[in-house]
Amino acid sequence: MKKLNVGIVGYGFMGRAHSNAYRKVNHFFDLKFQPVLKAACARSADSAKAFAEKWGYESVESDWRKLVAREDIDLIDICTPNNTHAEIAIAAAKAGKMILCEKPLGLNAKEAEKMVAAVEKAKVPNMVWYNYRRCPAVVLAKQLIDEGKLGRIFHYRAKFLQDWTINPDLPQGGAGLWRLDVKAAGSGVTGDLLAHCIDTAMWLNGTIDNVNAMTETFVKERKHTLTGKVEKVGIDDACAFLARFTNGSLATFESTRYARGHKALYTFEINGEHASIFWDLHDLHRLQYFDHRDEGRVRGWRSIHVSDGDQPYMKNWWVPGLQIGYEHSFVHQVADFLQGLADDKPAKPDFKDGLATDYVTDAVLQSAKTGQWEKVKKVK
Ligand code: SOE
Repeated sequence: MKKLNVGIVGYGFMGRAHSNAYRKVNHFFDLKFQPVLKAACARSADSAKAFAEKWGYESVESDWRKLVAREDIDLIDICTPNNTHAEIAIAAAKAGKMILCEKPLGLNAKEAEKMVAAVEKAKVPNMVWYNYRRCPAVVLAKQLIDEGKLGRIFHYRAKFLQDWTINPDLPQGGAGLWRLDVKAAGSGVTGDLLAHCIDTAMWLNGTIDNVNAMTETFVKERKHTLTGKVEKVGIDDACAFLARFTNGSLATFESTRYARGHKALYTFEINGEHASIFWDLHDLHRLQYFDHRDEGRVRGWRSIHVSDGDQPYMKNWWVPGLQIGYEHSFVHQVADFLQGLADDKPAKPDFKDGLATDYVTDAVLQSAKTGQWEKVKKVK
């Protein structure tokens, strides 16, 4: 097995999810490459050290520029707040490193365009961590659609609902709460949550042509953790938009952090001429499927427990009937990335796909401002 030295920047929730995936992947997948946890980087040397000790990274850096300059690093994994993605990724590309970047790719499409140009110029392998594409049930949905089981698609309906920012006393900014700070996050639920829905949607149902959106910021001011002052909130707390796909189907997307009772309820439903599909992140190992061609007497929604060896990724795990969960989507993403390297068939979503999603989120935010339908730019 060829060793691939990973340098990770950031140690939050995603730093843990990715590190766990690097550690597990070779135990469950037969691959030609093996990730080695070479260095962990964070601005605070103490935090980097504690993280490195916990996850088994061999060394520590407190300046990402030093990490990127290191000869012994093959791959830079970016798990930092959104406003740092572009600078780190562009420097990493210039240094000839492979790059795995957390979503959304850039703060906006303008940044993402520069990131795409940098990886294309340097010809370095690259990928964006839209992990939900790697849930076995979602891959099964993709297979059924690609096989034509649904026929012509009429509707796509996606939601991503949370409730963790309802408290007006919750501050914005700083570790854990940078998602509420527009300077660090770029946007609110649109870039954080709807970006997932859009990535999955375009993977399953093709490109989006036009969008019409509304957004709202329910809590207008919050104390900023870093300045200690009460500051205007610049992110969208909620967003709903209509979309027209290039294939003629109509869509609705909704996301909020104000849906009391919902923690990470990502759902999508697709209605086709012959069949429909429904998926729910809270029950992620199941795919709901309705096929109108079934015999009438027994026709109904099937709840497919996606855990059998002939279902996506499942032969690599336990025995039929025993399900897997959230963390495995990251393991699958690393496995596919490494397989792509071995086969010289780059895994997706790559930076270009990340840019395509940023074009949609930019159009959504623009439409929320203008109140008009906005055309979505397409990746060349
Ligand atoms: C926000 O709460 C968040 O952690 C997102 O940033 C992730 O991308 C999403 O998968 C779960 O929710």
